[in-house]
Amino acid sequence: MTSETSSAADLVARRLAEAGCRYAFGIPGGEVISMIDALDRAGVEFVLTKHENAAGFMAEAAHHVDKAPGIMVATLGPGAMNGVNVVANAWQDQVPLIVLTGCVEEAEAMTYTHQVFDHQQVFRPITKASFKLADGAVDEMIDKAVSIAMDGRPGPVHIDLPISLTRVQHPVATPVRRGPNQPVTPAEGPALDEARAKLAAAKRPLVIAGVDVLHHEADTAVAEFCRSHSIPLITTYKAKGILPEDDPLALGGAGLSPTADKQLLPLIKSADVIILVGYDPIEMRIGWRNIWDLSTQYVIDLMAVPNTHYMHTASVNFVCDVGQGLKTLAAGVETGNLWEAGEPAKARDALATAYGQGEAWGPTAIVETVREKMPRNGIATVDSGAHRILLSQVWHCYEPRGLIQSTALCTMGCALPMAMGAKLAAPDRAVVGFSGDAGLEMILGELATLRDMKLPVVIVVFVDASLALIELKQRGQQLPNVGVDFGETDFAALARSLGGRGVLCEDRETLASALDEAWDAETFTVLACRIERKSYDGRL
Ligand SMILES: Cc1ncc(C[n+]2csc(CCOP(=O)(O)OP(=O)(O)O)c2C)c(N)n1
Repeated sequence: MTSETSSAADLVARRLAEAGCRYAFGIPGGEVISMIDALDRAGVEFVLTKHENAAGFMAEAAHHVDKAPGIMVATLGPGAMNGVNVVANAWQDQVPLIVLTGCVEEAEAMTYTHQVFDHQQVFRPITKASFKLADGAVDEMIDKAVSIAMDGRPGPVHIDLPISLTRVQHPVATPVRRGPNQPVTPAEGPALDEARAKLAAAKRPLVIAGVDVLHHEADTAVAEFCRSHSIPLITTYKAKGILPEDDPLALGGAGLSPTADKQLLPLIKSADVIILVGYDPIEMRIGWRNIWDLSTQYVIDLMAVPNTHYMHTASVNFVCDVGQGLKTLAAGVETGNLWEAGEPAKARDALATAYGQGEAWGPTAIVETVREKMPRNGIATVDSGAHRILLSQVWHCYEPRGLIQSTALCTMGCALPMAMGAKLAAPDRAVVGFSGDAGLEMILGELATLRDMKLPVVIVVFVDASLALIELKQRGQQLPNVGVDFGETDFAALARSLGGRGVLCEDRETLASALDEAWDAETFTVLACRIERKSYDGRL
């Protein structure tokens, strides 16, 4: 130990910088200014946003690019509460988000109530852990927070920072660091022998992969397994791109589209062996509950954490590093001729025309045009709504995390800030955010943040003056049209008034040339793509 001292805020900032964090997002109040000063000095740039919730989504997207935990900063009371939605999202969507909130000291709270209540009570059910900075164990606390956020299934960790404690000086000691966990491989034994034998005898095997493949960086293992055994792959929306989606074995994303389910569920029901790799059904609609029959089908579940969801059960469960698990399962296994009737290719072909692909203009034409104009390694984000379901089916991903979205909480208002966070962390890649008009209107203030960030992010908004997904459901239930339509906003003019560029697009050519100009512009571009109301009928 030396005689040197460091403030608690500095110890927190040092550990976050060490974890690779380069950005923190939020809105300061007097309670967190010491914290953002410490972050700044540690090399973690603070980005001022217009809303704490958007800050959390920017942090999430930066994480998808640089893999470091995201950092959201909010002041006490209203600031902290503005972030509840994104923290719930990080909880359901498994995002390692460090949530730093200012608070008053316990002694102060005995006799002072203005803006004061127990933040931890609010955050506990939607975080993996909630800590209050305590004098004396700061280093342990922040190392624990980072470890918990990144461990196993990642998720949010909340830290309440009492104002004066962040400034208390601590002797600088050797840092307390737990170190990473080593990957767990399934043990050799009868369960593994049986799974290998079933795989070797399979005639119609399928892989279904989900988000834990990303957490375990198992995308290459999955792609190699599928290719070397010629086994087709279905992914959840989050796992899109672990096998480039122009590979004939890639059957695309599944989750929310009944049209896709019409092709994919019969395929799953006709498979004899199903290998689940890091598949968490939290992303799936209810139609995916118990879709196989374990009396006739053999299901191998390679999972990050034990199955407590009961959306499905399996013939054999391995809790492991899912990439190691797949390699271990495949060791020495040869497969024969598979899917001799060619059913996966037929399903793939049917999906390639099921969403109005090739139409002159409409939501599918918009998605296709942007994909054609976007570099292969571009990053897309998408909001919640009808446009998102269609896009998730039509958009091709060529690498993991190429399409970022909220797939478990499915919240609106995430696509714009996610695009901003992604571009900040990946300035050399083209970034486009897709949103419905209602979703964008929920978050418009962040266009001003985007102006200040001076980033050429492209925002594509599907303008139909309708909550299309909800309007569709309403009509589907023969309910009258109530609370789902609204007036049309001139998004192009709005973008210009906020220091960006704006183009109204009503055909493929206008959209294509606007995109050509947008990637390298000095500022952001909003492409307002006007489509007819009810454009998604028969398309989801
Ligand atoms: C924060 C939030 N509020 C409400 C919902 C419910 N919801 C899901 S989709 C949707 C409609 C979104 O409309 P828009 O952004 O215009 O997209 P579209 O459905 O038209 O593509 C609504 C209200 C939600 N998912 N998130």
